[in-house]
Amino acid sequence: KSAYNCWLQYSDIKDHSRVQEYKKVCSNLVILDQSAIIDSAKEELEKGLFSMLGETPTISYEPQKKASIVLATYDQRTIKEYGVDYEDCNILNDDGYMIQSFDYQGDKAVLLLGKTDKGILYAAFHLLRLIQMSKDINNLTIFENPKNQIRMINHWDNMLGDIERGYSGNSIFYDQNEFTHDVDRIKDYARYLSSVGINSLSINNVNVHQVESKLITKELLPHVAEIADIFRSYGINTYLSVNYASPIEIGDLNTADPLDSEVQAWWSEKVAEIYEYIPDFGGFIVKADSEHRPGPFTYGRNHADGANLLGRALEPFGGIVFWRCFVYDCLQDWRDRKTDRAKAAYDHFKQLDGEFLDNVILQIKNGPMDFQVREPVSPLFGSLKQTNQVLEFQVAQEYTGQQKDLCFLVPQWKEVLDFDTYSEGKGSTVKSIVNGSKYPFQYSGITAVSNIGNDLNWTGNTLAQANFYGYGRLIWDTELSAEEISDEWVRLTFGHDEHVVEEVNQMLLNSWQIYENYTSPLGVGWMINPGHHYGPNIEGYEYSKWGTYHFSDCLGTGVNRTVKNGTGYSGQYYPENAEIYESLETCPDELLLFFHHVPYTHRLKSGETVIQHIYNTHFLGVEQVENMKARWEQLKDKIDTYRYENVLDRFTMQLENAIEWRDRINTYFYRHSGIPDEKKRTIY
Ligand code: BDP
Repeated sequence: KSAYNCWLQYSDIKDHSRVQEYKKVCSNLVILDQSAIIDSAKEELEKGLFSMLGETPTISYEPQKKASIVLATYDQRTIKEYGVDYEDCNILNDDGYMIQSFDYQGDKAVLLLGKTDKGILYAAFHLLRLIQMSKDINNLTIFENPKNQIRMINHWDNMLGDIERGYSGNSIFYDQNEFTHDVDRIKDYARYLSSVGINSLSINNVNVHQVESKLITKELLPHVAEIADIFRSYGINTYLSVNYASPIEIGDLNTADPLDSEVQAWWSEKVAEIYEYIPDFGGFIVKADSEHRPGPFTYGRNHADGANLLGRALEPFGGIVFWRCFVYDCLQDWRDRKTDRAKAAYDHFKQLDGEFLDNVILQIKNGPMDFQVREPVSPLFGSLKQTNQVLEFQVAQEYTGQQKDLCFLVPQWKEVLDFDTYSEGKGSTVKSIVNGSKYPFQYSGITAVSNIGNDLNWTGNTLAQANFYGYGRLIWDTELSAEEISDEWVRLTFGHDEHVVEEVNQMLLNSWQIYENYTSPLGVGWMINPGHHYGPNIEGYEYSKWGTYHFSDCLGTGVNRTVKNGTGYSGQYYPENAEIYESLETCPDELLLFFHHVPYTHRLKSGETVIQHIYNTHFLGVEQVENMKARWEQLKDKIDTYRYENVLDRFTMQLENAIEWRDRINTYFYRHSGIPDEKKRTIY
C-alpha cells in the first residue's frame, strides 16, 4: 500500500503534542460553497485527517462558532463572515488560494480560501502536506498563485494497453483496445495530479494509430467522457491527441488539406460532436509531419495552416490546440553534414511566429534534439514572441535510465527554466517566457510526458515517483529549489527518520550527475541502443537516418555546430549565447561535444583532456552507483520490504548498466584514440 500511495501516505503523526494541536483545529470542516471539486477537497481532508490524526472531522455547511477548517471561495459571504481583506485576495488568480490561520474565540481555525473551487482543492492538499510534514498550522498566512497557467501531463498510452516509452507497466486507461474503466485507480491518479497542481491531461499517445484515431468517434467518446468526469472533479481538463489525417482515417474524405473547405467543415462538425459528450473538453495535441506522422506538408501547406485548421474548429467551444514543434527530417543522409537535426524545430517554426490563431499553442521540447541527459536549451524559446507556447519536458526517463536507473530530473529542469535566452536582454529566462510574463501570450505553461503506468507503485522504480511529484511542484512554483522539492517528497513518502531523509535526498540530488557521468560524455548525447533506448551502443545511431551523430574517429569526437565552419546551429541563439557556444574557449564543458568537434587531447576548463575526462567520469560514475546501492542497503530496517526491495532491484540493474556503459565507452574511446588512461586503470 505504501508504494501505491506515493506522497499521499497520510501516515499517523508520531509527535503527540502536534496531534493534539492539529486536532484542535481539524475536528470540524465548514464548507461554504458547493461543487464537485469542493467535494473532492472535502473527501481528501476527511481521508487525510482521519488517517493522520485518527479522527473524522464533523462537517457543516454553515459558519460554526468553533475551531474549524473553513473551505470557501472568495465571495461576499466569506468576506463578511471572516473579514478577509478584499485587497489581499485580489492578487489571487483563478487557480490561486490563500491559507489563513485565525483565532476563533480562543481557539484556532484555518481558512482555505480559493479564488475558485480549484483553489480550495489545492489549498486542502497544501494543508494536508503541512500536517504530514509536522509543520505548525496555527500561524499560517500563505498566498499561492501557480507560476504557470497550463500545467499539463501528456500520456503516450496506446489503446492496446502498452505505453510508448512506458517503464511502469501498462496503461491505467486502456487494455486490449478497450477502456479499463478502472475508476478507482484513475481517481487516485487524479488525486496525485491535483495534489501537485496539474490542471490538464492528455490521455493518448501523440503517435495516434488507427485505433486511437477513433477516440473522437461516437463509439468511443462516451468512454472518454467517463474519464473526463473523473478528472474534472479534480480540476483537470482532458485532452486527446488526434491524427492529423482523421478526415481520411475516420471520415470519408480523401484529403486532409487544411485549406479544403470540406476538411474544414469535417473538423467543425467533429469538434461539435466531441463537445456534446464532454462540454469542457480541453482540445487536441497534434504531432504532424514528424517521424512519419501525417501533416499539412503533404498538401504543400505549412504548420500554421495545419494548426489553424484545428484551432478554428475548436474556437467556438473554447478548446485549444497544442501543436508540437518536434519536427525534423528522420530520413536524413548522415553523410550530408550540413543537415543538422538540432536546427530543425527553429527552422520550421521561427518563420511562422505570429501566424497562429489565438487558441493554438506551440509545444516545444526543452532541447533541440530529444530529451537527452544533457542538451542545450531549445533556441525557439525567446525567438517566438507572438505565439502561445508551452515547454515540453519528459518525466518518463526514456534516455535517462528508464526508471531502472535513478535520475531525479528536477535539477535538469531547473537549469532549463533558469536559462537566459537574452531575447529582451539580460533576464529573459525561459521560465519568464513560458509563464507568459515576458510576452503577452494568451496561453502558456509547461507540459511533460508522463512516467506512470499500472505498476503497483505507479512509476516502476519507487524513487521515480519523485520525478512525478517534482515536476508538478516545480511547474507550480518554479522558484522552489531542487533541494526543497526533494526534501518534501522524501518526507511525505518515507517519513521523517533523519537518516533516511538525508540519504535519500542525497541520492536524488546527485543522481542526474551520476547518470551523466557513466553515459554519453560532454553533451554529445545518444550513444544509446537504437529503438528501445536503454544501455550503451556507441555507434548504434551513427550510420542511420535519425540525425543523431557524434562523428568520432581516431582524431577526435563531437559535432561541429558552429557558424564559422559547422552546421550553423549556434547561430540560432541570441548573440550573448551564440558567442559563448561558438567559441571553444567559452563553450561550457558539459556541452562541448554538442557544439564542437575536438581532438581527444583538447583541454577542458577543468584542466583535464577530453579523453581523460571520459575515463575519469566513467570510472567515477560506476563507483557512485556502487556507493548509492550500498547506502540504500543501510536503510533496510527503516523502509518497508516492498519499497526497499523494489529500489534495491533497480540499483542492482543500474549498477550492471553503469558498468556496461563504462566499459563500452572507455574501450571505444581508448581504441579510437590510442591514448592510455593516465591513472592506468584497466580498459580493455
Ligand atoms: C521520442 C520518442 C518517440 C516519440 C517522440 C515524440 O523516442 O517514441 O514518439 O519522441 O516526442 O523521444 O514524438
